[in-house]
Amino acid sequence: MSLVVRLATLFALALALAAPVRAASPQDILLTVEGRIDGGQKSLTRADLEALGLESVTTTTPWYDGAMTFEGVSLARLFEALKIKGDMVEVVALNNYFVEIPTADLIERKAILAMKRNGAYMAVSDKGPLFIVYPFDADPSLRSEVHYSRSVWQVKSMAFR
Ligand SMILES: Nc1nc2c(c(=O)[nH]1)N[C@H]1C(S)=C(S)[C@@H](COP(=O)(O)O)O[C@H]1N2
Ligand SMILES: [Mo]
Repeated sequence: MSLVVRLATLFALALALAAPVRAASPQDILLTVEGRIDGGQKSLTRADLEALGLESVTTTTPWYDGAMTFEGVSLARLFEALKIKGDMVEVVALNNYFVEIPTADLIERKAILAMKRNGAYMAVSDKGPLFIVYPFDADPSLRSEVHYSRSVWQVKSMAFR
């Protein structure tokens, strides 16, 4: 390595170390999780969720005309990352709608916590920022009141029991 390259590398490293790590501010937090998880309580930002990897589900739903592509974190992946211990999760929305869902249902039926619809982040006015979406077109048994009631939009928190 030439001296110039070495100096440039050192300089870049020094800059990286000096850069303040911006703490997540309350408005960056999309989801809070609590209860029977590793660490008891956590607040997750969009970046935290995206770091888990995104999956997409293309399906028709009762809420939109035609098939839509939803993109987000698989609930299975999220539960794995949180090391959940409970069998049930209580999901609460911004409007305080809540429902208890067996975690196995979200995992086995391959539901995602969608952030995007057709490539764009969903606004609160469009069921965002987080929307539980099941692949309804994959199995007629998903197209039932039970799974519609578990399709929480504007999700703000989850409590594992
Ligand atoms: N945030 C939020 N999500 C929700 C609800 C709600 O009131 N708020 N209702 C649930 C229920 S009980 C069902 S059956 C469907 C209802 O969708 P609809 O209101 O379009 O019929 O959304 C589910 N998701
Ligand atoms: Mo419902």
